[in-house]
Amino acid sequence: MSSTNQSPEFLSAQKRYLSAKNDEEKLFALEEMLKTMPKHKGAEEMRANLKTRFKKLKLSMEEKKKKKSFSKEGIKKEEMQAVLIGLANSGKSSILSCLTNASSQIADYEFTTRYPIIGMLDFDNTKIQLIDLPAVESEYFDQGIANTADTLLIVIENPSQFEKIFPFLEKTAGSKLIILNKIDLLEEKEKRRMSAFLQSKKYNFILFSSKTKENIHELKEKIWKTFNKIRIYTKQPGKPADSDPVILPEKSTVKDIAEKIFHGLSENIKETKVTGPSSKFPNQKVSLKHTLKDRDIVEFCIK
Ligand SMILES: Nc1nc2c(ncn2[C@@H]2O[C@H](COP(=O)(O)OP(=O)(O)O)[C@@H](O)[C@H]2O)c(=O)[nH]1
Ligand SMILES: [Mg+2]
Repeated sequence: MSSTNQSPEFLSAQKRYLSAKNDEEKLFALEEMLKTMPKHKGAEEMRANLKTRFKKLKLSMEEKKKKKSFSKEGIKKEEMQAVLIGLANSGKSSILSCLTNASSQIADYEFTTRYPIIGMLDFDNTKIQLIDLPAVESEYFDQGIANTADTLLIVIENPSQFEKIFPFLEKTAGSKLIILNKIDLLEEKEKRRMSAFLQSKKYNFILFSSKTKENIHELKEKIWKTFNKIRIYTKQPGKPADSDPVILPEKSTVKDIAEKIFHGLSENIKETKVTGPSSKFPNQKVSLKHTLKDRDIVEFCIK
């Protein structure tokens, strides 16, 4: 950049641009340079050049900001979190749209998902956080989120893809469910062959199509089961049971749920009645040690 015929304001802005320590300083200096540069025709090329530089920098700053806000720190982990993991084009984003109200970009070309996209899967009034991760082969794939997720939903179009995903599962701690997607494109014979293979490996899997949505209820049920939780409906005497369940780990007791909802005041309970899979008959009186099962209704009488 020639420094002849430039105003002192421009030269000082240029100096600040060249010594800028970060993007913000750079952007600010570039803006100053554009404002203070000569207006005459001979400087047109230089103006265009500075403008391009300004735009590029601004764009890259926005991208960085976006990436940061979607990074692991930016995602508040809910009680039940599942991530969709797989190769590009296997249908992860389509599955997210099928199961939640979130929409992720769906496209025929590779690597469309550049940031984790979050959706909520509502299963019988329980909320499951679903995250659509960029494909494993993409530079935007986030191993950290995969490692800490409670559940990994491994999306494949055929069993041979599993091998390519396997290395990314090494440090993961969550339960695994394989979703064999796009079964609308398969012949019955192929479906049977693939099922038999996955079965022989003792994998937890399901056949699915995000296009026809066949098996969608089974898929939701299977996802819920990976968390090893139970839904307990609480009830006040004389009133219907609450429609929002309390979520607890499997094998929780009456004491566990009492502690959770009464914040440690379980000694105030006079009597507990249970109706459901863990009771021998409706309204069975049970002690605090009674072990609950999924879908039990629990009624507390307080002293
Ligand atoms: N036939 C069929 N196509 C699907 C199915 N699921 C996704 N697709 C298509 O596969 C392509 C990639 O899907 P996308 O959800 O973007 O995959 P992602 O890269 O894993 O997120 C798109 O053209 C989708 O329409 C399915 O179940 N059946
Ligand atoms: Mg995608």
